[in-house]
Amino acid sequence: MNTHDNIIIQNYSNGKYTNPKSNNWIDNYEPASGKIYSKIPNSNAQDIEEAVAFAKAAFTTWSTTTIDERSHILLKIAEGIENRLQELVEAESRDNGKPVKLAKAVDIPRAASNFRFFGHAITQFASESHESVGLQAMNFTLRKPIGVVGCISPWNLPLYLFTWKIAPAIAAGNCVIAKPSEVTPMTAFLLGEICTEAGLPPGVLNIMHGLGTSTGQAILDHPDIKAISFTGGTKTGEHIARTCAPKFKKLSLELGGKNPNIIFADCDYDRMLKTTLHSSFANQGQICLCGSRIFVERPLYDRFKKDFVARVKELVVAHPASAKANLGALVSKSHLEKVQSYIALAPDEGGTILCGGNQVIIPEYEEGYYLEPTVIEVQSNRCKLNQEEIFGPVVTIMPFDTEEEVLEYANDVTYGLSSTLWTKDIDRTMRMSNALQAGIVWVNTWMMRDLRTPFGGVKASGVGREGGFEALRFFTEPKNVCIKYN
Ligand code: TXE
Repeated sequence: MNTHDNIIIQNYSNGKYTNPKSNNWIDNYEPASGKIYSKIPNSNAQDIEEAVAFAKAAFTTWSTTTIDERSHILLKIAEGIENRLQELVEAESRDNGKPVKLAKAVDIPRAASNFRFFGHAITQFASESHESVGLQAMNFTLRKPIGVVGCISPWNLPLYLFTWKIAPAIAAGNCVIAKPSEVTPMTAFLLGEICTEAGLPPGVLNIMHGLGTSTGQAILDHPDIKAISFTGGTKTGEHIARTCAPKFKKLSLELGGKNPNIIFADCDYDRMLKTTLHSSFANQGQICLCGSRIFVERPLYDRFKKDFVARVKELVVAHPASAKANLGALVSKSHLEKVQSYIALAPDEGGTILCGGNQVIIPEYEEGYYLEPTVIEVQSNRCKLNQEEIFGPVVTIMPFDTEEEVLEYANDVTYGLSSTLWTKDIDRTMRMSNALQAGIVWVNTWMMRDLRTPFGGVKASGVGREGGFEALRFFTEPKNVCIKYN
């Protein structure tokens, strides 16, 4: 676990690891211990300028490589990730604070799947043709890569979300300026080497590290970066939209969520209980898809409350490397403080803490950012705990009486990313699925992903969809050609 001690993380630009021109560095903390363990570049506009020049030069060739060549390289990158699974798993866990077993089961395998999936998807991606019958004209649509695109990702699922953007972008023939979160740069750093080994030509992918306000802003501002794919906070998303709209950049924004988990009394109780623990606290609750507002039909409410709280109390908060850890550390000190500030609001917002609520001190890691999984019973969906994204191991529970009532609660938030529904009633499933304001509805399951399906949210949860051909459409520009014949 100490292989990366005091490591210097560098940018990966034009296929080489480089230092930032300004020689400006940021400290990188290990959430499990609260200690600095590496330094990362704080890249500025000059660094981005140079990376864009490399990307533009590479685009000439990359955009004309055959689909087979691109596919082959993406599949090699997927293999490269799998070959270095253990190293990446440990790096991700150390950088983010998530349990090693979670990074091993989910994050790193999914990063490999992203490359493998888009390596295959590009071979199946077709454009449309429209025959104007009777007018003797034929339309066909060319789908061209956009050019140089920007991919900006967050800290909660670092390599998983970083590659979810990069893989379709390069599969479609673009060259990329990618910025991982400054809070979790490590696995993005390691990815550069894997791409070189897989034969990705220099300049196709440039991984630039630094703060949102310097590196991220320089990506938004660069006139030759024609599209931005972003996942992160809604406030940052607003800023990105405001900055990019007058420049007419193509935008994909995957933002926050405040997702309802709606439990009807006719559900498969054991399955629901098991999955609800997971959808509440996986990754310390730091997944935009977590079901943080739990609504339970009244006849089931007391039973659920008792069983759920008992099960939450059994969850183990431990050092991420411990095999016993159900929850590891939160990602940063400031994030821990943000989550704690919401817990502190509970009494004033009519909330009763049923379990958790306290920081956890782990011997030898006293400075780490650990927090108990917390369940708060609330009286109203209008309270701040139900309206604002907490993004930590905190869920609220509340009873409801009718379908109409719970639908109103579910939709009465600014967000609209995902919803979870527990019921065996097919008519209700259809009614609710149609009426829920969300980009994704899970019925009797949670976070079950098929990479072909559209992924994204409505309202303050974002604009556009990722996944499958949606992503390949985003990263290409359609051009219709109309041929009149005699
Ligand atoms: O995200 P930011 P933060 C939510 C969650 C969390 C809140 C804030 O509620 O508490 O957002 O988290 C880059 N120009 N989510 O502050 O700042 C930044 O460097 C260009 C939900 O960590 O949005 C990082 O790479 N880029 C979420 C990325 O944006 C900028 C996952 C995300 O950081 C920038 C994470 C700028 N001006 C947090 N400012 C989800 N939807 O999954 C920042 N960035």
